[in-house]
Amino acid sequence: MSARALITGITGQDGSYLAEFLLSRGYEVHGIVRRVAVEDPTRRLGRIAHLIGKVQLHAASLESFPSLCNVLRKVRPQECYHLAAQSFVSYSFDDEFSTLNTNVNGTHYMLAALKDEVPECRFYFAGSSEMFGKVEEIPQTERTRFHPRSAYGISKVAGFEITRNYREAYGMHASSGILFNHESPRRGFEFVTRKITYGLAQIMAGKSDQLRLGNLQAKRDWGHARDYVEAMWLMLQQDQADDYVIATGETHSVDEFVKLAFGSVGLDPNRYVIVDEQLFRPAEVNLLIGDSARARSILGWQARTNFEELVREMVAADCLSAGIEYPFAAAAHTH
Ligand code: NAP
Ligand code: F7E
Repeated sequence: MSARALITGITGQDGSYLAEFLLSRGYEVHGIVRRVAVEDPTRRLGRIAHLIGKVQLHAASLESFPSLCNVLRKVRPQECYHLAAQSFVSYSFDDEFSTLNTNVNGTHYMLAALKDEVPECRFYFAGSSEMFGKVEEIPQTERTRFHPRSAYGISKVAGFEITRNYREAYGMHASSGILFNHESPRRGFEFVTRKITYGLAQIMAGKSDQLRLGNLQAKRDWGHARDYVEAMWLMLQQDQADDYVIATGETHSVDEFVKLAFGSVGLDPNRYVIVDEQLFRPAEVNLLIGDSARARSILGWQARTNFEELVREMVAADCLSAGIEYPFAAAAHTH
């Protein structure tokens, strides 16, 4: 009999890659989605359109404990990956309340529902490098003290602590991944990497002549989402639940991403990129770089996609969607 996994946030970037990965390993995959997604699948299930019929979707709300209990009672998963969250840091400055409600209470409800309905189910919590915030050491490890700089970061610290407490107090197999930024052609359009590659493709297609960005000096440790979902799965295959930093160990500035993306199609970013102070954050996380030595030695995990491959894959995908062949003869381009 195949193992059953339940994913919250299955419609997101990571959820879609994780669902593919689990299906490829023979899992029966279930996902929790919002009711509106079931009513409007064309718009809301885009990232998993190719998986419809292969995954089983259940409408429930992260704000409703009974609705989560109902799904758990029906599915009885062996593994639960809790990925659903308000994940856009910038937005968390505009609306701290909904970010904290969704991310903190959503995690608490999921764990409490699991404890009541299927306490033996293994649980994964999507922690984040944003928990390190104003970093207290470089690189950051599982032992680095948290210093979050946004409601989003705070919500993830709270989720992390709730997860740890369910592990220690109730003996549940509950683990947190402290994942550094991971991107892909399925990244949401508002995140800086996708904003750059999509914006670039629009420029290439002649539909736009500028790209407005915020802090180009911010540095991130960027990996590929496809690699990172494997780490989530590996955590739940361990005898002991624990917390792991998942990162590439390399850091690059937004500026470097811009230069590599524009350079890959032969364009000079200085002609298109405008720095807009309105897009700076009230509190910035300036330098993130993770040390995933523990994940390497215990989980046998390491990032497979390097920075340049990631940038090229994202640029190529957005160019393709805009009807532009990539790579093309840079010298022949007349922009
Ligand atoms: P994403 O693409 O933004 O996906 C977020 C998912 O959460 C979507 O399926 C979304 O559903 C769901 N969701 C959001 N608000 C919800 C609500 N109120 N009720 C129910 N579902 C809700 O995020 P991602 O990049 O895949 O990230 C997955 C998880 O990892 C998140 O928890 C994120 O915070 C965390 N994380 C991400 C990164 C990264 O670099 N990507 C790094 C560290 C941690 P809809 O489609 O219905 O909106
Ligand atoms: O910003 C700078 C911005 O929004 C990256 C989420 O997945 O990773 C993600 O959070 C950096 C920041 O991602 C623009 O100031 C400059 O320093 O792509 P981002 P994020 O905030 O790092 C963590 C690990 C998560 O957990 C989150 O869920 O880029 N930046 N100019 C910009 N950022 C955006 N969005 N837009 C700009 O125009």
